[in-house]
Amino acid sequence: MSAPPDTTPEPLDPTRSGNLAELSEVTPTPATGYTAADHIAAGDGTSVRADTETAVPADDAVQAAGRTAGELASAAEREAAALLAPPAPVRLGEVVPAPERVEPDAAADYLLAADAVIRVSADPAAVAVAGHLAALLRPATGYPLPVTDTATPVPAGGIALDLTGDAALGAEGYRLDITTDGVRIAAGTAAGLFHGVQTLRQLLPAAVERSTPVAARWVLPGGSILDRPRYPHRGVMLDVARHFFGVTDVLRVIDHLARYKLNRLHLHLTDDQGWRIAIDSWPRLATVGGAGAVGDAPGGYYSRADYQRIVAYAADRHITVIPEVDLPGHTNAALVAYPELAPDRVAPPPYAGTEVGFSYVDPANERTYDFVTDVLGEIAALTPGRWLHIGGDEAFKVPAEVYAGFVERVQRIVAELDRDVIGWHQIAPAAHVDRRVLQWWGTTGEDPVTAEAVRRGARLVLSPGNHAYLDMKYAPDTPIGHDWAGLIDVRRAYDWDPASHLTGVPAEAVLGVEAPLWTESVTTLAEIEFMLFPRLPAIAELGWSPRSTHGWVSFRERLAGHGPRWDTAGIAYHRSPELPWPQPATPIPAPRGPAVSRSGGPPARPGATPGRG
Ligand code: TNX
Repeated sequence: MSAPPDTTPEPLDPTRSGNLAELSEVTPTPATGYTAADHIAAGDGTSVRADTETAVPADDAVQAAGRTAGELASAAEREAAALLAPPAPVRLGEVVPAPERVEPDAAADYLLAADAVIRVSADPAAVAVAGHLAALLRPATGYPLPVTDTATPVPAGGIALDLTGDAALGAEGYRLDITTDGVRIAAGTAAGLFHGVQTLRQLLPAAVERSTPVAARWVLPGGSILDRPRYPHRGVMLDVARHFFGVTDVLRVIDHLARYKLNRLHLHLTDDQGWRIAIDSWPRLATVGGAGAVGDAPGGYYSRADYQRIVAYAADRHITVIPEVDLPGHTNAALVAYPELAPDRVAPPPYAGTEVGFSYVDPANERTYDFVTDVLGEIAALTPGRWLHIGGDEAFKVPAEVYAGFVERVQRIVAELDRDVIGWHQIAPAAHVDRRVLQWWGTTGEDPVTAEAVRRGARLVLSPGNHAYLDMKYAPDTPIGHDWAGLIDVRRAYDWDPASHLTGVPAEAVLGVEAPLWTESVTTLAEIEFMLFPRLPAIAELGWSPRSTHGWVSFRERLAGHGPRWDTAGIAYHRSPELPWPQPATPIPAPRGPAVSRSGGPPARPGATPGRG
């Protein structure tokens, strides 16, 4: 179903002495070791590769590429054959996550013209979405795409973003109409417009992901889409404590969430191995507690300004940051910085291993509650979102009753900050507070204690370890990741139903889904991407699409069609054998570069980090 786009890029071989100017103009992705090659399309819509092989003298190319003249000749022949095949446009239904309703109209394809204008309702948030759309389209199209705000935006040959104020589409829904005369996205909210823009982006050829102009025919398939999310909470958790990831890495992860209409970024900010956010009233948490990481990798922490930058970047993409301070366990780094919080008031040594469950702040010490109040207060002041995540997992050394009392007190502190509490499902036995959310990470689908907390009023975010834990390996030979919750291939990430997953929990209690990425074994941005893709879109579809659209056969086709987009965007992904990746117009030569295996694993790195336990 997914037609091979004309723009599948070839991986560049970094060992090749090719066209350096060309290399330097694409988005730098040093960690992946490969990135998109340049493509030039002829005005008639056929596509010609400006390959490095044609950009250097033939002899050099033969030598550098290690190919014979005969091989080069047959490659040229294939290129010529590819020229004869016009590119198939993306089809209207090829969107991930699957929209609620799709009505194609084959006679209504729209061709984006160089002089197209983006017209948008005169509302600052809507204008910001229009700016985002223009910024997405300008690099690859090279078109100016000016943005004009107006009381009643009409397509008039271009693209209209119409903030209707109509509540029918809900807080995040949108309607997209594509006709030969223009494109209209209508929504009741700026978030809805934003999600509509992500759909529009996926309906353009994969070359739209390029960071430099390419003369393609920018065709959108005609028809209408009506779309609304199934769940209000659709998230990813990134563990920045086990390994630290700087602001730019986090911003790129936020971009990945936005593509797939996710709206929550849960940051696991503190753990035994590192404390990652500056707290003015307890400065040593970051400066001392943030110094290390798993395997003695470099530590680090976000300054207040760094954290605010992350929050603002996410907010611009209609994503809410949920900060987590894991309590009372997973606190070794805090105890190194402030031994007064330790049960024995003695500083433990910094911890760079991957065991869990050994540390805790002293629930019997009033100073502990000063610490919690100060830390959560400072973080809340920097966080516009409603939620504060208090962790609560694996506090194995704290007796059950003491633990419940501690959690209840922390829940009250959160309520006093006028925020809603989220915790891992271990907090279930504590008393209910209004709008309490439990994050389920079990692996069995059976948990009477959590079901009972739901009966008392809690709601659930589902992160089943055996389906949604993106730190699990795909297959036994996946070079990084764990397997304690099982192997999670793409199908396993996709094939479960949040509404009926947990016995005794009614569908109405489920707020949504979240895919956690723990990083004991994940050390680079490329490795993050390798674990996220292609499973992140699977979880995104569970969170967004109506159950009636669920189907592995359709999903794997749609998802595989995104491979060329990820290639072009320089995203390092797992080329899972479960998916029918589109064949490029000409076969991609196996990369001889040192770093990347496009099928097996992420870029190699020196010294593997030990797994859990
Ligand atoms: C369990 S899931 C943990 C984390 C580990 C993870 C590794 C949860 C709430 N706690 O501390 O990083 O397993 O997969």
